[in-house]
Amino acid sequence: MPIVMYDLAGADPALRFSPYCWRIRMALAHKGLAVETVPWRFTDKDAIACSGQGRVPVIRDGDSVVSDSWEIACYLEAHYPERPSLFGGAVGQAHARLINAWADSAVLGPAARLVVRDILDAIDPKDVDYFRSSREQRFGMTLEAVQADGRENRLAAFRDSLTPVRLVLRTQPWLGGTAPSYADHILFGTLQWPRCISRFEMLAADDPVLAWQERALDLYGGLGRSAPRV
Ligand SMILES: N[C@@H](CCC(=O)N[C@@H](CS)C(=O)NCC(=O)O)C(=O)O
Repeated sequence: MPIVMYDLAGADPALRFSPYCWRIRMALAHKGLAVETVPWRFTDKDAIACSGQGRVPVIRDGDSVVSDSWEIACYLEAHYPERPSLFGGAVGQAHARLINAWADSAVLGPAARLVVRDILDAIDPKDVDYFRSSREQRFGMTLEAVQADGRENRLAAFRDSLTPVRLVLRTQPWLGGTAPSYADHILFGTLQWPRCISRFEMLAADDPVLAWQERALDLYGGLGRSAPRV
């Protein structure tokens, strides 16, 4: 039986744009595990009530229900040890935890300030009021103000947040070294979110992070590249 994954979707059920869900889509593909994704909207709280919380990704694997992308990655590694490793051992897992915290605290915020208003145009109509009010509360201003004219001026903060990645890519093709690891999937998911939900160009054409993203888009039969975009 395939693993079932609740995956954030837009008005178009094929549009999947959660940074956290993308991390797990890549992790499942990395491990070669079959998945059946269920399109989930922000207000579909009942559908994932079995997980005891209200956010995706959530996976159901037989009798096990697991939420939170980091917890799911650790679950997959622990329960499918015979499959290709996501972390390459305990030290790699500990380091990936830092990448996870860094992406969540240093990259997602600047990225959100660039595309959050675009999300409103792509989500299911039943989610619009909830999304607007919850995000405006988070930002302390209207979504239009967050993403006001001149968002190009805020690009620098987002691009600067990726400086550590550029330094690493000078000497290795993947954050995992010679092959992609969960660290790559964390960053890939983080960037796949604006890539799918907005047409705003986040990365400069000559950015080594863009070259890395292009390579990552081709992984697992082009899983990321074939994903519908707005
Ligand atoms: N720390 C969680 C964060 C999950 C999360 O925030 N997911 C968003 C979608 S990108 C969500 O489900 N939001 C529901 C809401 O805002 O009510 C993880 O890594 O999975």
